[in-house]
Amino acid sequence: MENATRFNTKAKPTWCPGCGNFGIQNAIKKALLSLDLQPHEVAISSGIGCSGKIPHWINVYGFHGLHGRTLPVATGLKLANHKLVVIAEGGDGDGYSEGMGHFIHACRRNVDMTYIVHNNGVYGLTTGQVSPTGDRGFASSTTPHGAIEWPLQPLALAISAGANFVARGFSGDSERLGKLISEGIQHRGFSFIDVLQVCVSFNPSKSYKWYQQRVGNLEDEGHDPTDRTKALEAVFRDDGRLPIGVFYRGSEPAHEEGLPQLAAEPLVKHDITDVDIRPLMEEQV
Ligand SMILES: Cc1ncc(C[n+]2csc(CCOP(=O)(O)OP(=O)(O)O)c2C)c(N)n1
Repeated sequence: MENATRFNTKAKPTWCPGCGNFGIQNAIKKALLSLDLQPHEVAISSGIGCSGKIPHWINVYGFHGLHGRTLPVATGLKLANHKLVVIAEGGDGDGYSEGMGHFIHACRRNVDMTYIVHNNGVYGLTTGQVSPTGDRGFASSTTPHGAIEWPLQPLALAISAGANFVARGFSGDSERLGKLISEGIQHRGFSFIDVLQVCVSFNPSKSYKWYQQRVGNLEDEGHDPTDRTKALEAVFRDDGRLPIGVFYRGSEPAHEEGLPQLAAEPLVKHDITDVDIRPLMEEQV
């Protein structure tokens, strides 16, 4: 299929008008088109939340899973068929709260997939409870007098957990975000992209304008993404700016490269018609 609409679905998104998820959805499609991929070559898994609905609205293989469990599903997809391009996505509540354990281990496991987190600082679908990345002082339905907890730094966590591609994008710049996602897909191993996502309904003070006044490209500053310490410094910068781009890029081998059983062909292509699992079952009882 040659046309640029091959990733569109007949169903239309139900996100709020102006939701940052539209920009993220566009960026994913732009990335897939720029890499000349076909729908059958891509699988997207998601968690639960407004963000988790993406697989319904991009025409590729999709799995809308449980809250916080997008990464285990994506890992299974990739190991069963490592020829697929696998994207995992979900919200900040999904990935940095319930799914946090999976996140840390996915960083160090380094399975070749791209993880996109729609980071809006709030639980959108359940109408506005503060998430782990919510700012101090953020008044939400669960923190009516303002959040008192320290907001999590997902990029720093990913870098220290061993991730080899750590980036941040902005939902209001889908052109640049699309390029980051395409870089993430091309990187061999786990690629993590935290996306500053506008939530017009439940975190409206962080509007498009608010972000536009603060985001700046790391690349334009001559940032060296091969230096882990500089990457951490960029995360913890305290000058009011929000850098976007690739913070850290390493070159550790992907998990699959250490699995000889995947060398010949994907597991789903292995002929198992003559495999008798009864002896194994008997051994277990
Ligand atoms: C195990 C489990 N716990 C809680 C919920 C309720 N729940 C549904 S969506 C959601 C939060 C979604 O927030 P986030 O992950 O930030 O995504 P957003 O909606 O902002 O995109 C929660 C807590 C659930 N569905 N399953």
